This record gives sequence, C-alpha cells and structure tokens, in this order.
Amino acid sequence: MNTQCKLLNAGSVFAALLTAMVMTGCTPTPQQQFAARMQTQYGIDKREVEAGLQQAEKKDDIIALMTKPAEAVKPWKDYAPIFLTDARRNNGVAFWREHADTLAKAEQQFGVPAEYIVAIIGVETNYGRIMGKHRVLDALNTLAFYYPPRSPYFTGELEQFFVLAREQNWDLTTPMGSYAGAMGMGQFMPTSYRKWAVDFDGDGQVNLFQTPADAIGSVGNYFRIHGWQTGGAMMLPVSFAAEPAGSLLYPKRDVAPLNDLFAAGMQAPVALQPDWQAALLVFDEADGRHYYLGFNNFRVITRYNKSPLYARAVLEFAGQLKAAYLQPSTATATSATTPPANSSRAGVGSR
Ligand SMILES: [Ca+2]
Repeated sequence: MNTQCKLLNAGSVFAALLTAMVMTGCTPTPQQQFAARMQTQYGIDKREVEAGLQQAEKKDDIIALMTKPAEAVKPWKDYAPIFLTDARRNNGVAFWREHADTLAKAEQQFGVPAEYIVAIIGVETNYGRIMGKHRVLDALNTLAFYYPPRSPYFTGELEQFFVLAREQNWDLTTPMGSYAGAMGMGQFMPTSYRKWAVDFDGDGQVNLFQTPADAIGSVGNYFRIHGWQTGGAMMLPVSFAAEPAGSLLYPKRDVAPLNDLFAAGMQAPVALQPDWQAALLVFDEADGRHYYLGFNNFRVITRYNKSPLYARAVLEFAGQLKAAYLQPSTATATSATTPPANSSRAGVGSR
C-alpha cells in the first residue's frame, strides 16, 4: 500500500482533497493494467511495455477515420472505380510477370490461383505503393485506449503487436501501417501476421514490408487456412420476381443450402442443386439493384475484409488481371492513356 492509500484509510481530514490523487495512486491506469498483463501472459517486462506505450501518441485523426470506412457508405457503382483502375491493373500485371515463379509456387502449395493473390496485394496497397502512413504503435494505442467501440479488438491487436515486435526484433516505433494498424503489402493485422504470415523466400524472416515473396505466400496461406476451395465457384447473378426479404441477405443469412432462396422465388441462369450452398448478395449498380449468389470462395475473401463490396472488387479485379496477363499486348496498348492510381486508402484491417 502506498502513502496516499494509507492517508485515505487513516481518515485524514485531507482525505477528501486528496481523493483524485489517491485514486491515481491506488488504481492502475489502463496502460499499467495492459503492461502487467503483457508480463503475465507473454513474459515481456512490464517496464518495457510501459516505456513502449509512453512512446505512443493518441491520434485524433485515426479516430475520425475509424468512424466512416469507405465501404460502409458507398454503393458498388461508386466503390468499384476506386479499385478497378487501368493503372492498378497494369501494375498488377507487371507484379505478376516479375514474380511469376513465386506465384506459381504459391498456387501449387496453397491452391489459390495467382490472380487472386495479385488482386489482393493490388487492392490493399497497389503493390506496396501505399502501405499506410501511420505508426502502427500510434494506431493501435489510439484505438485500444481511446476508442471504446472497438477497444477489446484493438487491445488484443496491440498485445500481439508487442509480441510480434519482440519476435521480429522490431523497434516498436518503426513499423508503419494503415490507420487500423494493418501492415505490409498485404496489410496484415498483428494477429494475422503472427498466425498466418509465412517466410516464403526462405531467408529466415517473415517480411511483409519488403519481400514480395513473403507477401505472396502469406496471402495464399491466409486464403487456404480460411477455407479456399481450389476451383470452387465464386459469384453468380440471380433474380427474383419480388424483392426477397432482408433476412435472406448476407450477412444475416450466411452461406447455406439454397432451398430457402428457391422458396423465395430465386431464378438462376444455370441449373443449381438446392443443397448447394451460397450466400445472397445485393449490389446497387449503375442500372439498379442486382442480386448474386456468393459461394464459399467469395466468403473466404470476406475473411480478409468483411465487406461484400471489397470481396467483389477483388473478384472482378482478379478476372481483369488474368485477362490482361494472358493478353500482354492489350495491357501495354492501354497503359499510355490510363489515369493515375486513384486511392489514398490502405486496407482497414479486418484480417
Ligand atoms: Ca522471408
């Protein structure tokens, strides 16, 4: 018991005036509690953790950015042009050509076609061009301690960041990332970095910031771990005579047998078995509202970022990349008239 606590217990006449100080002295701050937990659970000296946290800054701009993620407000017709640009596609084809052997190896090892891995790295960071301008320590510190709606999640990520930094021998203040703390070419959160990032070039380090091979292998491994089925269906347009109930739409209704959708009047352009499984998606396109089935692999992409808009952008971009990769003369011919990459946004880091 410290001196201030003794004063309070002794009933000192000054006790009331000292209450605020006493409370500070007797009750550990959230940061002190965090540091104590890091020592107990991970064996990292709490004084080191407290010293690390003292280097962290609270960033009000990060809290502002968290309140309105782009994909929460934009319909597909406005969302798609942000990611599906000629410039990004040409960058993707160049990335694919440069790392063709590594992508082929990843496809063989994880069962994920190259175009999906190239699409993810393109949508996330435009092939390492935009990996985030925030110190990861600041981002996670801000969201763990000063953003109550997501505090439990980001406190967990801050814990994993301290452990990751120790494992990777990083200075805590060095890694840069998105405003949510996602890092590297594939924008991995600390938990994902520790669990699923792989050393795919075999140099003994897992470096998602500077080693494309590690980023490629890590995205492939992430998809495989989250249930990617090689050759599985992705998305299929369907229609309804009358607007289906909202309870049938993803994510309220997840991937499930199609019986209830057929019962609601769903019509598909190909024959589907009622016991096949898919989620029902809706997108507001330029010519109105359209429905689609999203199959297992579509949902796997949403494990990278939960937004169906994001998953569709990855899916369509992958198709464009593959077509351009197989027809190199077309990609070259359009490059002279393409606009610059239109994105200031790194991944928001749900993975
Ligand atoms: Ca490596």
